[in-house]
Amino acid sequence: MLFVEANGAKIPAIGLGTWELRGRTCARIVEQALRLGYRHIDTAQMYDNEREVGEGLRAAGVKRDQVFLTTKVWPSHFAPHDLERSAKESLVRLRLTEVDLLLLHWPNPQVPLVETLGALSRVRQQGLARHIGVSNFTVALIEEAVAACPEPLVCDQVEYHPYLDQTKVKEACARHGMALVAYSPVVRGRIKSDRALQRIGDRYRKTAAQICLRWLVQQGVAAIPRTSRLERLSENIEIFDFELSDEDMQEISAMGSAAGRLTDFGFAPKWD
Ligand code: 1BO
Repeated sequence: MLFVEANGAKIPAIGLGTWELRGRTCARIVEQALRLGYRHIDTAQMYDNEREVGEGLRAAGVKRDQVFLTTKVWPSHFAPHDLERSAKESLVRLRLTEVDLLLLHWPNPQVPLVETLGALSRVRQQGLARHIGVSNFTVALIEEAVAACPEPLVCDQVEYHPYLDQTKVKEACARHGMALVAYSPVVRGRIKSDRALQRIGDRYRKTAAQICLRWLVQQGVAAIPRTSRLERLSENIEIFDFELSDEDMQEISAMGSAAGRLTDFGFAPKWD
């Protein structure tokens, strides 16, 4: 399993996203993913599945130090005392003593970023998280966060796939030694019927989803595809035995635009 290195963190390049996975399905798919060789599991307080993610981790029997576990604090808990309490509650639900990466899930303009980042950094210093980062931050917010945070942030987790151009966010992350972690990397399953990616895939004997994930990883991006189907779990990690040509990389990169965003809630920042 390839890693993406960022400000001292080694993030496995392919992980399992768990947004909208619940209950037994969530615990079972986390366990199966770990048994198949996944070493990166992504959850969040807001997903309401941290308990089940923890169950899946224990059921798989993989050593704790072999798994990179990410969770996220919801913006309603960004006031400093609240953030620390919220992080501790996540650990109780996961039945862990620390997570590998703790992210601010979405920006919250109601709380000064410098205060939230100070609290996030103190949570890390207390040993509750090995690394800290952000999610759904625009370029302007990345710049503000890097200037305000007392210590390095390791990533910005954002929606990224062939239909959404994220060049500017990727460049901002690179400027600050941060990784871009891509959620919805296979466009919630829609990429599998993409004719251009299927055509490229035929030449490599890979599916359109595998071409898409390989395109992300080959750029140095970490991806967290979500699935509740066992056969897709295997498909999504079988991408380390081939390399896309420069021409294929460029063709896929040219598909992206600003219009391809799937996740755009009313509370989202104005994307730049
Ligand atoms: C509201 C959750 C989006 C993905 O983390």
